[in-house]
Amino acid sequence: FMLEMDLRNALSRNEFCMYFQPRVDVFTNKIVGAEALIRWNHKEWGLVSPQEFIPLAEETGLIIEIGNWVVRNVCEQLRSWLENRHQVVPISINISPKNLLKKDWGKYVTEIIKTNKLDPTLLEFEITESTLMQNEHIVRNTLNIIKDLGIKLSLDDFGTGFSSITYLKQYQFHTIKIDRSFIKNIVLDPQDSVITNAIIELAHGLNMKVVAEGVETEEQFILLNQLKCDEIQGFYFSKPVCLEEFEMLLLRDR
Ligand code: G
Ligand code: G
Ligand code: MN
Ligand code: NA
Repeated sequence: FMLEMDLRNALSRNEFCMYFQPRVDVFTNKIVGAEALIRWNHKEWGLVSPQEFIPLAEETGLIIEIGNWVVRNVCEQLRSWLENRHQVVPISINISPKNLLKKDWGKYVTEIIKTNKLDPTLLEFEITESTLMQNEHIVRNTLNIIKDLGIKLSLDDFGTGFSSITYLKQYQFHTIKIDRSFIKNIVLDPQDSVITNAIIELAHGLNMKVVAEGVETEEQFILLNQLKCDEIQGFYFSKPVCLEEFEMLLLRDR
C-alpha cells in the first residue's frame, strides 16, 4: 500500500527518469537504436526497478499516466537532441496494453509527434504477444493509427508467449525481438540455436529485422552474427544507462 501511494505521487514529484539500452548492428558494430526503460528514483529506497512497480502500475491503472509520461519524455528528448544537433538514433518504448485500450490514445500520440515536430520513424513501439492475444478491436485500431503515422512496431519477448504466426501476418511488425531466454544458452544448447535460426529466417522471409535480447558474451555475439541476426541488445555491449552515459556512447560511436 505504501508502494501504491508513493507510485501515485511519483509523477507529480518528478521521480521517474528514462534509461537507455543501445541496440547494436551486428555487422557494423554501430549503435543503431536504443530501448528506453523507465526508472523510479524513490526518495528513501533509491532506484526502484520497473519489475517491482510496472505490475502494480498495470493493476492500478496508473500505467496509463506513466505510459503517457514515457512517450512524452522520449519525444521531448528526441526533439532536444535534434535541436542541439546531437547524434540521434531511433528509440523504442515498451507499450502497455492498457494504453492501447484507450480509445483516443492514437490521437494522444499523434499530437505529441506533431508538437515535437518528429520524424515518426525515430520511434518504435514494443508490443508483447499477450497484448495482441486480448484481440480487442480498440487495440487493433490504435495500432493501425500508430502504424499509419509511421511509427515502427516491434514484437517484444518473442518466443515466450504463444508465438502465434497469425500475429506476424495480421500486423506488419518492423522488428522481432527474440526473448533473452533463447539467447542465454544459445552457444551450448543446440535446441536454442536451431530455434533462433528459424525465427531469424522466418522474420527475414517476412521482411522484418531481428534483435537478439540479453546478449552477454562474445561467443553469443559471434554465433548471432553467423545466424545473420541484425541487431543485438544486452550486457555484452552495454547495460541500460542513464541519459548522460547514453549520450556519451552515441558521441563515442560516430
Ligand atoms: O529495465 P529492466 O530494467 O529491468 O525492465 C524490466 C521490465 O520492465 C521489462 O520487462 C520492461 O519491458 C519493463 N519496462 C521497463 N520500462 C518500461 C516502460 O517504460 N513501460 C512499460 N510498460 N514497461 C517497461
Ligand atoms: O522485457 P524487456 O525485454 O522489455 O526488458 C528488458 C530487460 O532486460 C530489462 O530489465 C533489462 O535490464 C534486462 N536486460 C538487458 N540486457 C540484459 C542482459 O544482457 N542480460 C540479462 N540477464 N538481462 C538484460
Ligand atoms: Mn522491451
Ligand atoms: Na523484451
